[in-house]
Amino acid sequence: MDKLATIGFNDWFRPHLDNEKAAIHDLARVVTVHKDSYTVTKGDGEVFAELAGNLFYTASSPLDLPTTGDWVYAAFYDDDSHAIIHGLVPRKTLLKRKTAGKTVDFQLIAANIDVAFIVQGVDDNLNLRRLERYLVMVNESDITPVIILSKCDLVTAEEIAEIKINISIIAQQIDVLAISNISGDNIDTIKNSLIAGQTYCLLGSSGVGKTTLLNSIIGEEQFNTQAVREKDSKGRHTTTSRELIRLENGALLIDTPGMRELGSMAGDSGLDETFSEISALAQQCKFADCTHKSEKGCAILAAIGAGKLEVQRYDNYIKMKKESDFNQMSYVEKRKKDKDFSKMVKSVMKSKKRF
Ligand SMILES: Nc1nc2c(ncn2[C@@H]2O[C@H](COP(=O)(O)OP(=O)(O)OP(=O)(O)O)[C@@H](O)[C@H]2O)c(=O)[nH]1
Ligand SMILES: [Mg+2]
Ligand SMILES: [Zn+2]
Repeated sequence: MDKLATIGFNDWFRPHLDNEKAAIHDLARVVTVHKDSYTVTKGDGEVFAELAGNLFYTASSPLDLPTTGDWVYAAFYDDDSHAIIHGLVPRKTLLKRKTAGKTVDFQLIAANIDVAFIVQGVDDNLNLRRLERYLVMVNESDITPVIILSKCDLVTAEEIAEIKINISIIAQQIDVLAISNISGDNIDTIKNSLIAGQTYCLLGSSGVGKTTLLNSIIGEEQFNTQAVREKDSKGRHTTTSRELIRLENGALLIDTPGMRELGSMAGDSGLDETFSEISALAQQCKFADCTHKSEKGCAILAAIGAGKLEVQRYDNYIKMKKESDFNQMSYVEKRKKDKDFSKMVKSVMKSKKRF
């Protein structure tokens, strides 16, 4: 098991192993996902891998397929020059996002992450509503979020202090670290916080400096970065794949491509944690099934009225709650909703024809 520990294997996984599979296959970790293949590692080099046919054909959703950071059972061939993946080890954590569109499919971002660095630029990029979305995604799974304010060389110390105060209102218990890849501010703080065997990931919009930060941590320009567009300071989606990297001190890190839009994730747990003050208020609403929209005795609306809760934060909460409720409906419920809708459309069309 020693070599596996160097790529993040730990006691959490042991009781989750399938003994039969573990007896006939090797354990390996997914380094990166290609279109129809994978790169995996057992701790000594990278190996080209493909899915076993039955794993592919029995997968009923993207959740059943390996993603970067996953532990898999694999058979290795020809001096470990290629491998076939036969199964997934249960995930300790999973970062996923809802894919665009109404159907509820997920795109997996990375598995078995311990700490997520949510990177936001202090220039044009800073957006508290977006930060909330990232926090919900991370809090959904048992991942520790750390907020990284990047490009601090572009603003004054006073501005950073103000940004930190604004963030502390929406994210009380979360570490916030202001860094600059140019002046080197706090790069060592991040480096020193990285623990061998733990898996980290970099999240955030395109152009905020995730890959530059990775290069700063490594101490050389190993990975490609690209200047943001002058016009609107938007990134150019320079990083296009997720790759597990082992750092010098033994920590593991996954850089991710900036996400264009961040759909809301799955359940309520991430929402409750991210909007904890709103969840606490909801407990005090007069009606247990309060929708917090118009009811008398709604503690949330009362807090807004008293100036204790920001309207924008409330709006974002309601919006994400709606998405979350939809995501939590079962497949059958969703189908029914779709059917009801198409029935409705048909009957409307029919009634139109009559006139
Ligand atoms: N002023 C300033 N610019 C930075 C800093 N860090 C990164 N940049 C610049 O920001 C631009 C984008 O950096 P990247 O590291 O490619 O951004 P990214 O987040 O990896 O973007 P994607 O890969 O597209 O998701 C580059 O031109 C960097 O030089 C910083 O601390 N200060
Ligand atoms: Mg990048
Ligand atoms: Zn209420």
